[in-house]
Amino acid sequence: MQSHETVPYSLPPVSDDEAIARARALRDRLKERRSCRYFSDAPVPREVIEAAIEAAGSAPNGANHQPWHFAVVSSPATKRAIREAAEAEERAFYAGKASDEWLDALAPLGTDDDKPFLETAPWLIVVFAQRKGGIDEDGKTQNYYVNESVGIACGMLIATLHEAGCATLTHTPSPMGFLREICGRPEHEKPLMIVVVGRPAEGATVPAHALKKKPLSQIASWL
Ligand code: IYR
Repeated sequence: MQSHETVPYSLPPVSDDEAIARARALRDRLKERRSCRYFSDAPVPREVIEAAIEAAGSAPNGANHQPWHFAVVSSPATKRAIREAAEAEERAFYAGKASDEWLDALAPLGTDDDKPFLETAPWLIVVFAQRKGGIDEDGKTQNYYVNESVGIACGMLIATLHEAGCATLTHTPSPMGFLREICGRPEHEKPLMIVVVGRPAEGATVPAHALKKKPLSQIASWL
């Protein structure tokens, strides 16, 4: 085996009771998160976005290649360009590209091809998955477990934004190759999602369907 350097690792001790209390407290915070589709134009400090991206950048990932890029959009002109391109894709999706089964599945969410939040929200974080690049981002080195790595990073990004009091929406226009062009990203990067970030609009609602969560007994088995 190739020799490798190590550094010590430990965590502060925590009693069982404290561990349970902390896990439940964070669970309760995270369970308050909703996918928000009605954003106000109230600003959110850039520092919040920076900290959340740094949190995302600490995610476990394949071979520590950190195969992600976060293109942060606040310029009204760029947000408009993204909205226009996304809505064009969504019109095709809702007007026939999507199967009836898919549209039926979306009906309880009430989504449609109108995406004003792409212009209203102060920040759009366009998440790219780097198929190649390695830790030095050379554009050539193979990356591993790219979707898994970037998916985990997105979870940590959203959790941090939620903790900062932000509303978020993971938006996935399909196909979304146009995001590479608008954000000026290279061919070996695949746009994965837009994380819309802001504050909920006054009077914002979420679909009641979103509150139906599978219970622990259904989502876990113990062997
Ligand atoms: N991208 C479309 C459709 C859509 C698909 C799924 I799966 C959702 O959970 C929500 C929406 C849209 O954004 O409307």
